[in-house]
Amino acid sequence: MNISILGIPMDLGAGRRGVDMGPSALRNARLAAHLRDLGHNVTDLGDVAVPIPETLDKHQASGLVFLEQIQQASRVTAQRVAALPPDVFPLTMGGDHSISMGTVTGNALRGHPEGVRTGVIWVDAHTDYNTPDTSPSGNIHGMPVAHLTGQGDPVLSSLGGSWRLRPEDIVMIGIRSVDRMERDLLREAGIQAYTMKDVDQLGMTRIHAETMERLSGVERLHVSFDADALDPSVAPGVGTPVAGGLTYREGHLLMELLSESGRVTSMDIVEVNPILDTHNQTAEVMVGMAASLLGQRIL
Ligand code: DIR
Ligand code: MN
Ligand code: MN
Ligand code: MN
Repeated sequence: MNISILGIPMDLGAGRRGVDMGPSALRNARLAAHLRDLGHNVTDLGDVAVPIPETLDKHQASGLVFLEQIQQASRVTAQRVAALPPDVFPLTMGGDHSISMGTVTGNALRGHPEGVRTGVIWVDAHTDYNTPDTSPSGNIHGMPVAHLTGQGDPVLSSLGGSWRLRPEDIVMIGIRSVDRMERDLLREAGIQAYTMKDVDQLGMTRIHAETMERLSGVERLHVSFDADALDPSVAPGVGTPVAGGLTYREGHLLMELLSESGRVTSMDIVEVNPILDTHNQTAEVMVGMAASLLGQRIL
């Protein structure tokens, strides 16, 4: 397979510094070499330009933190991804999770200016479904799913023109931290969210099967993997760790089953924070997750 790696060193959407170094940490963990070992043709496209927060004025007229810069970086990200040929597998690296507004939109628009029906598997401790009105923090990394479905800031919610991600085409896995109003919105929208209780109770095999059934009608399938979905003992280098996450094997099993399905067409790796990590453990674990999604087998 042809894989294109693209970094978005963005930490303007998060509350803490450091995730802008995620792409470097993942390259240092030999992401491209691992994927080449699996037989893929890998091209590293470098990074999208994102401004450094220390050079900016934090709060703008809208009250959302770094809104204008995130709008601009999201537009560029969506354009860069949309320009890739439909037969390429884009592997996009954050950065905080606000990058996924651009990556998911760009993937939906590849080869189709109007956008095609795209399913999203959101692997995360958080649902990232706040709107500017419900967000307790004002941090845009807590809002990408709401924007992808057409809510919130008018620029961020229309990056793909009239294309929208449909709530029924979203499945979240690993959830264990949801804000109060965010939870109400999520329920209203009918988004399928598998909490850690569901992971414990049903197991990853059944969750994977139900996910594939639910997303059987989509043309493209994007996996957005927030490193904080994993338990902090496995992935300590994240800005907002939450206890009780996916084990190392639960993460790999999900990626292995998705790989076997042959249906995934793009992936994000987000929220790797080398400043908060022990050595480069979290980037190394996430390279392993990407490898499993892209064909690594135990035997
Ligand atoms: C929280 C935290 N729900 C917020 N979100 C995080 O700020 O909206 N997302 N950490 O990754
Ligand atoms: Mn997230
Ligand atoms: Mn998260
Ligand atoms: Mn986040």
